[in-house]
Amino acid sequence: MSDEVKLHKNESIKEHSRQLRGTLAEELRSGSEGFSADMEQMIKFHGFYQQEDRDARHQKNADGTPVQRQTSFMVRSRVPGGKLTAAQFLSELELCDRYGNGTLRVTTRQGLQLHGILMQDLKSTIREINEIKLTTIAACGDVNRNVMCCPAPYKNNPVFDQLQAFADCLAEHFRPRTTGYWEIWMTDDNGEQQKVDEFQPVEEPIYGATYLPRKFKMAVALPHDNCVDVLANDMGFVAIVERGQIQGYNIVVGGGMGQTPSAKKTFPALAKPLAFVTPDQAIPVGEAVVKVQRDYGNRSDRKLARLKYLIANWGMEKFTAEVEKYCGFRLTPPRPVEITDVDDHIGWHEQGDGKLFLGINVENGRIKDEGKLRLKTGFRAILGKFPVPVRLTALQAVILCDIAPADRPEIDRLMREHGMAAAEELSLLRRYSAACPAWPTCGLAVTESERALPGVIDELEAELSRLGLADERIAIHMTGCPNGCARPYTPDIGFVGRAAGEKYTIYLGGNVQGTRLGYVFKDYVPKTEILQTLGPVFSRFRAERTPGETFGDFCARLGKDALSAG
Ligand code: SRM
Ligand code: SF4
Repeated sequence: MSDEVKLHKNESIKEHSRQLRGTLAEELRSGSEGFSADMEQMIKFHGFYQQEDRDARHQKNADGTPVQRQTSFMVRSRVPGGKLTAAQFLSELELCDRYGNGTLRVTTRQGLQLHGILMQDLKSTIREINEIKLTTIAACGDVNRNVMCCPAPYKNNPVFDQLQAFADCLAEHFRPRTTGYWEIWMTDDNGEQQKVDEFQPVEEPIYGATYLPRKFKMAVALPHDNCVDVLANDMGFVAIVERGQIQGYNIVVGGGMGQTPSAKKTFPALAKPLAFVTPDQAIPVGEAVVKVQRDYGNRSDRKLARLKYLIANWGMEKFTAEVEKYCGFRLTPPRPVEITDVDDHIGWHEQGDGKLFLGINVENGRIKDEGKLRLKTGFRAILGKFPVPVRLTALQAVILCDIAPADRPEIDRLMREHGMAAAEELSLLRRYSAACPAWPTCGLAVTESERALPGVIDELEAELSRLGLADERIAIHMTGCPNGCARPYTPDIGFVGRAAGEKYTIYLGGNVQGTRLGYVFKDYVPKTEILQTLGPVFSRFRAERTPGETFGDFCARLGKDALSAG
């Protein structure tokens, strides 16, 4: 980039951070309840965000004075492919009670989030996460984030384990090498400052001194089960399986959901095929893609800094040529392969080795006890008795693996005892829904999301039943702003927080497989008018669909104008 371009201030924060140390250690010990503005950027690389409880902004004390605002932190663990042991999952549940707000969140990238952690408990929280062999480093920040992978634990087909092993390799290969994280969180307070002062840089072979221009996301998927929404990632690996073997991957590049309505140049995008790579070439070519983004991505405007904008500016031909320069060989054109389906993995399934796995729906990812639905206690009871491996899905659900068939009745009983719904009790609408946290923790939320979607689903579920459409698989994702954390631009229906007063943009025409972007059907729709806006569309779908046509395909075929004409 030309020297005249003014770099974003985050670039200087990164450059002068002594490999992500900054003044974190001092500020942690300062007794303050939060970090300075510069360090608020740095903490993201360490896997946490500074937040406040936005509900509390409007609360008053008994004497009418405003409740004092309290800073707290969201702490994210990255969990490649969503794989955890029972002990790790139970420990995160314990941490949410000991230091957090009593809830644990399964994220849309198969990670875990604690909310409401106070400054004085940050070090213990992060240290304990590392002690259970999870980590928060690079869960956020301008680096490669959690690597997603299909979590289905099938054992009769080696491809599933091979994909998971590949996701682990990617996570390890693209992990920042700085020792600063270890020094700050894992050494005791006395030794820590000395180590920070004696800073010696280590080699950061991929990221260099200023890391990436922006966050970077990777996922690994199968063409017949795009449960990780691979095309929404900066870089995806779609496995090419022939005769039961992974022959290689189609690398897809430039996906991303975030957009800013006021910044006209921003847009959501699906990743496009770049090349076919053999298993041996996958990491070198992946590294070349990351390095091209590192060296040519926009470092002055963070709104335009994701890989998708570099590719939009250059075109695929120039991008491909540059990747070839970095990896040192000609790329093979992508294989002709289509993404054909998706599975939410909910319910009981044969694993293929005589054991079973069970996918348990966690509505919008929030594990807590509320009323009759006691998910937190239920998971504790089940995993306390049967400490089986756990996997997290990109639709915010939890899979329990390796279950002996003889244990199934007791697990079913424990689920019933804790109000946890079996697959048969859930509509497909609810199973394929997802929502981001939004209020009250997300500082960027303009509307509710996680707390609003269940009620909206109740209404839409009833309407679909009335029309005899209850068995349709229709995916609905909601977010509290256009950043798109629950990937609202790819499913059949997307609700995107647009303005205060609970007003949403409604997207239609995506699909459950995540291969098509929806279009804006209506803007600024109040939550209370969602049913009356979509009800007529459902009716037309019933009346005018072609045989076997899905709701998303129907909306895409008719398009906005025909659908709006009613
Ligand atoms: Fe996200 C920022 C939550 C997946 C796009 N995201 C945020 C922050 C950290 C808000 C902030 O910057 O202050 C949110 C914290 C809320 C809270 O209180 O917890 C947040 N994002 C989440 C999670 C927890 C949503 C969820 O329902 O699970 C997901 C964590 C995943 C993980 O484990 O790593 C999460 N975020 C996503 C996804 C989905 C995905 O990656 O598959 C996207 C869209 C894909 C993409 O990246 O384009 C996404 N988050 C964003 C963006 C927009 C980025 C952009 O390019 O414009 C922001 C804002 C930003 O980066 O400036 C954002
Ligand atoms: Fe926050 Fe917006 Fe992401 Fe929802 S989509 S978590 S409101 S940044």
